[in-house]
Amino acid sequence: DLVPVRRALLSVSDKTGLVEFAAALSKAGIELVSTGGTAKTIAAAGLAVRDVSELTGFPEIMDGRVKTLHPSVHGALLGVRDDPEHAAAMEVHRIAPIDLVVVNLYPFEDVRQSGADYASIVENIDIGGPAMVRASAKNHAYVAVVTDPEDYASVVGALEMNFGSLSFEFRQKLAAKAFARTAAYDAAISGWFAETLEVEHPTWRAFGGKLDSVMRYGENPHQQAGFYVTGEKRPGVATARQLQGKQLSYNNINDTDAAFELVGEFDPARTAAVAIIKHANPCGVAEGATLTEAYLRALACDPVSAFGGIVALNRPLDAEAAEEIVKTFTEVIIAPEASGDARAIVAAKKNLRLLVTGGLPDPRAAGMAVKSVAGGMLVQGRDNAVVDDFALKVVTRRTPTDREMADLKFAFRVAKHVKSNAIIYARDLATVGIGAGQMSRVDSSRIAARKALDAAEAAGLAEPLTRGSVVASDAFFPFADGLLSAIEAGATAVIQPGGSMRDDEVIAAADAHGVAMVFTGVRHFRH
Ligand code: 93A
Repeated sequence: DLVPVRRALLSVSDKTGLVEFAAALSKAGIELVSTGGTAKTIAAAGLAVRDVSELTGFPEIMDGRVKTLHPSVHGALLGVRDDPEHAAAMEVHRIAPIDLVVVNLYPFEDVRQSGADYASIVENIDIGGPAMVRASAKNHAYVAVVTDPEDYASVVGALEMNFGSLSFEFRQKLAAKAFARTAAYDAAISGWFAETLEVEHPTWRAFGGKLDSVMRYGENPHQQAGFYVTGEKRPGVATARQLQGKQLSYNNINDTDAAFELVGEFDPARTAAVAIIKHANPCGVAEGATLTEAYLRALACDPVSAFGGIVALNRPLDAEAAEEIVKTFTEVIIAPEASGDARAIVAAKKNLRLLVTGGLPDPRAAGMAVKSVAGGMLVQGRDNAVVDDFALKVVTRRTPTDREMADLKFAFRVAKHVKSNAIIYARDLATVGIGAGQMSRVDSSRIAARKALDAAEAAGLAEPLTRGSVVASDAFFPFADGLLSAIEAGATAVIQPGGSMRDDEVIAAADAHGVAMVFTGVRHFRH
């Protein structure tokens, strides 16, 4: 399987390492053929090199658009040496075989990034380069193709080891890399077109979903965005029917999902529940005898943040609740259903989107959660743990009262849907203060208490609603400070996973203040 390398064709835009590599090839007795700029660089280093025009008997024309696109080149790359007919054709047309191809492409990606004008970007779409790369990669039974300057050293090493030949395995690996390169190159080109024309980005299809819609933009106006659906039957934002209002934006979809997944935690046969979401975090969640009651109590938690929020309900939207919700500027309402009267009330607000899902998602259902990172993606199971299923353990001298216990479970249910570090104060099955997404737990605790104070002030109450509340923490308190700050705010009972090295310290602090504390043994990080 060893094929001796006698002739090499070099044509590179990125001239990194070129001279050293060409020198090593030359020293190994390999004849060098090259295109304009590449030949110039090699010749300037005092190495013997033939111009490809000599090989083709044809000059480079059209500003170099046609320089290697010639049967003398492609015949040399594609000929099956062991095939008598191929060999005869090479003979007749005086095609000298090429055994090694060294090509890197016009820097389309860099030129596009640099913000060059349209014509320059188009001019940097390499045609002849990929044609040579693909031809020689196809014919890797005889030809080796190098597309990455990083590989020059290993090619020289392999040639030395095999006395001027390269093995099939080596050529095969190079061919695989070559096709990966041309695929990525074409993806960059088609991606640029997609961006220019504002249509589906072809490489996003790799995520396996089906394109539902192209949004005007992503999280920010300079980002392209598409909504892909997986076909999963889970009731939610992807399967919902939009009854009215303009198209959902990227952020709307993200927030609506967070809102509806949260109310999915509340069994509609047991209670009405409403969540109001801003920036993917709840700014108020409450249960109630009716949706209206639940909505008003959720709204009271943080009426300032609720402006422009997303409202999710766990029962069919009724007229009374619709009447209340439309009083505050709201982006989206999502519910399992909506009555005719409720629809009519919402219809008066042209821009308000109303989505019905036909049901609630099962919070215990398994599923997949995907997050992209540079150069890859992280996949994990959906957080389908539900507090009702946990073996809760009272760790303090005082046991929570029934009322406290109900609030503790409520608060932990909400905590699952708040970005970490999450601290939730709750009272009478409504949140009264939510601290989300802080780098330190004690900060989340302070922010939640501070928000409760603001809400009480806005409502003209004498004291903050955290007085006599309970508090939930999505992960353990690493120190007593977070707990002490909650106690200071007026919390009388605490729910948290437990498991800190300093659990004893935290329990002692709770006991010292007559506070009841429950460990869940389960954590609800959410980032
Ligand atoms: O303009 S092309 O699409 N037409 C061609 O025939 C051709 N042959 C090689 N681009 C072509 N190339 C590319 O030129 C190579 O892929 C390489 O990137 C570049 C090297 O040109 P030079 O040797 O003149 O610097």
